[in-house]
Amino acid sequence: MLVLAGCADDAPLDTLGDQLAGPEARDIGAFMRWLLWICYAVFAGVLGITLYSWRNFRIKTDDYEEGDWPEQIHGNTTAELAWTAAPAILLAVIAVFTLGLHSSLNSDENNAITLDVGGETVAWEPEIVVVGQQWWWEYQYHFGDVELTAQRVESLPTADLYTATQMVIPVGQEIELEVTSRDVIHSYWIPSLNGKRDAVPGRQSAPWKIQADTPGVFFGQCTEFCGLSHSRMRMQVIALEMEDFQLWVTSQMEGVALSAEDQAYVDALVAGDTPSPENSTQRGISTFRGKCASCHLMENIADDLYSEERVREQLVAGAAPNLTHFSSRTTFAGGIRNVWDPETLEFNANDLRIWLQNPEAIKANYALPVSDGDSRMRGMPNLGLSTQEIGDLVALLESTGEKPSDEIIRQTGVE
Ligand code: HEC
Ligand SMILES: [Cu+2]
Repeated sequence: MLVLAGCADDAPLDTLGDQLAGPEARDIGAFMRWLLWICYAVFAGVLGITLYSWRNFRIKTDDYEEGDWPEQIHGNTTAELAWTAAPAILLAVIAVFTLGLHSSLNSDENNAITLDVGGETVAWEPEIVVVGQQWWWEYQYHFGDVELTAQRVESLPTADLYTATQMVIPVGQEIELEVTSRDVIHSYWIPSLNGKRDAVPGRQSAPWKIQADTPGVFFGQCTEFCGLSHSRMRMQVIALEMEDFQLWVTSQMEGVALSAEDQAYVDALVAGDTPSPENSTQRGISTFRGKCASCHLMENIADDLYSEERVREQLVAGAAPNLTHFSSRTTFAGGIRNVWDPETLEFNANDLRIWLQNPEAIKANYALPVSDGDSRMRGMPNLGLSTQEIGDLVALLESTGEKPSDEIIRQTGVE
């Protein structure tokens, strides 16, 4: 039954089937197929010879006596040369094709895309930095002509855009991924779009390609055991038509949009005044600045309070998801919960409340301090929020981004 379960043709992480949706995945799929045929041939050959010998050279007569051996042979140069040379040649041929495929998957040539980034026209050679940490993925978009060769994530220049769990890409375009990690080894894999690439701390992978032929959602899962919540470290790629991608970039480049009164409230807080909050959003803003801004960035709400050093003092990985456009995503907490309900298409306030009440209820062995002498944590701690605070924060988070299309909400829905 276990083996048969692998034959499901609607399994989102299938590597065979018709689900391969980009040239890299198809190249790998085609290569794997003919490699499998060679394996079948070798297997059939070895098994055939074994069966043949077993059938023809076994003792067939009843009057066989002890010591009645057939002629014994020791050493046969021709046979030995043959069974050394044949596998060597076979492996050499496979190696040539493997290296060829590898170099095409790793080439760093791609066409620049013309994008409008904050009012400026930029030729972006599509490159996205993918950063793994326990237990979620961060994506950094650097739109200018920047050199992204730092070995450590912390030494990379500040990106134009940071997002979590869901990588948004334009269709029909080869995107180069720079895969790395902030803590332990993870592995990035979107089976229908490309192969696996390990995310190693202190190292940036060689360029790695991803491309989607059609708009849609493609699922992935961290594929290197990285701690107790490894299975809760998922990710999705969302491929959009070029115009939609441009709209996404434009909205992501902006901070949270607020009404005039709420904006005045934030401005007063930033200026150091202590106005009293007058509605749920304002209470949410005040709680966010007090209890969340030390780890999370939320532009236009609390960017004045955010500093990378401060995050590093509190978290082992030194990073928490950017919450500026939280509600423009469809999954959270490492892709295991829905931000928007795939059936009602409503904001999924329920799961968000559970998360804010006690993140550990959703991710195991979560926010424990590293050791007696080191109080840094691996995940989001239980902050002991009151029901009122949670309600206000949920309202604030719901208002943070452009709601994704119904189509995407339906396709990304997780169980
Ligand atoms: C000590 C640092 C820290 C503090 C303080 C903190 N968080 Fe978090 N938060 C994290 C980390 C780390 C994650 C990543 C969790 C994961 O997916 O494993 C996270 C994840 C989240 C997520 C899910 C985001 C996503 O896209 O997956 C939300 C929502 C969130 N936090 C809200 C809040 C709110 C609201 C507050 C304030 C009440 C807060 N956090 C305070 C560290 C923190
Ligand atoms: Cu992982």
